[in-house]
Amino acid sequence: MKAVILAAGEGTRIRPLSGELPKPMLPVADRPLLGHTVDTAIDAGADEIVLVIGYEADAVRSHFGTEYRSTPIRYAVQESQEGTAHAVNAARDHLEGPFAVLNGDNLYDQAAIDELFTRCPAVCAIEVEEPQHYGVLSTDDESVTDIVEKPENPPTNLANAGAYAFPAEAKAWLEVPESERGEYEITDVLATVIDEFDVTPVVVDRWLDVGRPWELLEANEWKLGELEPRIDGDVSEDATLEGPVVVEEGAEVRAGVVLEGPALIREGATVGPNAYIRGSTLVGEGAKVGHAVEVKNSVLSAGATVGHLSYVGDSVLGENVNFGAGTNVANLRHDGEDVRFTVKGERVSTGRRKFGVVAGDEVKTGINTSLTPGLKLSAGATSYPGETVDRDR
Ligand code: TTP
Repeated sequence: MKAVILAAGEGTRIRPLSGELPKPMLPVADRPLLGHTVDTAIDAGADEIVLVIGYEADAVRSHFGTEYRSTPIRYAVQESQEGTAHAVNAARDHLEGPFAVLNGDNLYDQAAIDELFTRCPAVCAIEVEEPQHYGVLSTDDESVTDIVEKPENPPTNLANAGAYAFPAEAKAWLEVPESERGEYEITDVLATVIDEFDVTPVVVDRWLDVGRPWELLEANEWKLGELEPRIDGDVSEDATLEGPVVVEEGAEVRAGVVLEGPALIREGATVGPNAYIRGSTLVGEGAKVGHAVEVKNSVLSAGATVGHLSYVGDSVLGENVNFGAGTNVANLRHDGEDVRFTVKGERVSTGRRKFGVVAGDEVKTGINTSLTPGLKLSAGATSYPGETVDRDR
């Protein structure tokens, strides 16, 4: 079966992280977010992958090329992002026979996608506590009977988990009417498939839709937790490694470092001397964590530097960020409330008691900068030495 993977979106809610890299190319453990989706589809038996690309499309093309893991990769360009059905329709020339559709910014449980592919027509669903925020599926004993978008009174707690196996006939049903929110939506294609076929609900245990920056941390928590420990880099005898830790070839871990996994130190990165890394941390390619720096539960993208005497907790640092000596991130509010973050101009709860900062590419802080919880620093933003930054910039 072919798998169409949607990766054309701009990722406005994850800003400032989706700048030069589109959201599907943001780092999740040892590959881009989209790499996990592509791998899941190939492992489930996809014989061809069609990537729908648009925003910053070249970054996707140059990573996957025309063949990946011996599987042909095709591209369909969606010039304007008008919805998920519109995106699949952009790939219609590649479609023949049954096809799967997955989101390029979602992490899926492998067993669920394996089952999805063998049960076509099928859709993945997950039990959630607040179904009113999702597309909600109704089912009888064996089949899906209905799907309703964000209903006030959800008929079940089964949310649409964004993975579909469609019969060949669905190709003719991709041109759906515009939805209330002004998009052409894949759930309207699914509604027709439900009317015409028995659609199997595949209930999944785990699924993650990466829309906002803290969900990128959750994605890393998930995938770093699955790493097999491996030391291919240069690790000092005077470093202490505990739990699942991967040090890639060309990475260096110097004396006095304590690394508590899950942690991944990527090629060309250096850690230490005397640094402390703990709790689901990714140190990206060529990143530097220097003397007396503590990094906890964070993502340091390629080329990010936290040189000395700093603390970074529950944070995401974009490419080539440079934190000056003594930069400290606060990740906990004194009132113990969940940390808030600005998404598309609105302050929203992250649902996390601990959340630090999100720094876009090339951010530079002066020495002794203090950063408050839930802060967003746009790409290229700077601070003066000694500043306390408590407003997004
Ligand atoms: P969304 O998460 O709804 O959109 P987005 O990724 O652009 O993010 P944001 O809302 O923050 O701007 O999209 C779900 C998936 O579908 C995601 O993988 C992107 C993809 N997509 C397209 O490929 N084309 C589209 O027109 C839309 C709306 C989404």
